[in-house]
Amino acid sequence: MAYNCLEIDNDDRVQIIRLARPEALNAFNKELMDELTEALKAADADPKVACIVLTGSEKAFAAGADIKEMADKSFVQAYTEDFITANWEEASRIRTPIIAAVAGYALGGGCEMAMMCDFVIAADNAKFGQPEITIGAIPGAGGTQRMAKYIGKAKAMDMCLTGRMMGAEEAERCGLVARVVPKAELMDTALEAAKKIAGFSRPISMMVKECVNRAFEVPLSEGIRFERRVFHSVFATEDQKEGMKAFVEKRDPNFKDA
Ligand code: CO8
Repeated sequence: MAYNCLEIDNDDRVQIIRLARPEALNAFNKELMDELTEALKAADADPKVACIVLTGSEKAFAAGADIKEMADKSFVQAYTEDFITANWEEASRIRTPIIAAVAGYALGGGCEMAMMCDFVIAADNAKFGQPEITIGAIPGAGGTQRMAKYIGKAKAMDMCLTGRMMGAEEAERCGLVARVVPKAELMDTALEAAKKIAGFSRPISMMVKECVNRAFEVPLSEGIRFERRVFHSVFATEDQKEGMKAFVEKRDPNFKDA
């Protein structure tokens, strides 16, 4: 499928999805959101894709929801369309691991989209924020919830109530991002991590993702029970047999996604 606001590339088992609406710093309008949902679902359904890298430009991952597009919406429109959540939640339903490679601005919906990915690798020029309060709104795609869970109440309140931006170093310090690298190395680092993941068994990496995400949904005892049941189920896969056999035989495993 041809996209107007996305560039898609494939490197081995890694699908690279680049937000490409430079005239608006990749702000999410309906067209971009519809295309992104479509591209993520297509990658997720493709058995040849074992990891996704979502990225933007050097200046902006995404500067949020498109303010010009939503400025005149009425409450009834927003409510009846279930504005935003309807297809925004799709991104968090993708089962293939997704790395967000973030350079420049990740603000509002851009920060929320980065938090919906499985982990963030940030360039040293990245800036994260939930500035909705500065335009008379609040985060609407999980920002208050995910940020509070991921970096704690103090930082989440600070970010959402003041609308300030947080640089990459602070974001790494507080656990919002996994790694910070020089801007020029962002894509190489993200691709290296993605290829590492894609080199493992696809069903097993999906299980890992599902288990880690479970930690945010249920109490610890239930999460541990869930993890143990999934752990038991790996013994039903050929890839577990191959992985452990390869270790014993001191060779590299040859996973088959089976
Ligand atoms: N929406 C629409 N257009 C935007 C947006 C945006 N969020 N951000 C930037 N643009 C446009 C600008 O209007 C400008 O267009 P034009 O040249 O036609 O005037 C162009 O992008 C370049 O922007 P600037 O000239 O402002 O660039 P600067 O380098 O001076 O500033 C900033 C960059 C600081 C990022 C600045 O553009 C800015 O503050 N942007 C808005 C950030 C913001 O408030 N984001 C939150 C939006 S609300 C939101 O995300 C709610 C989330 C709800 C869930 C998700 C729903 C999809």
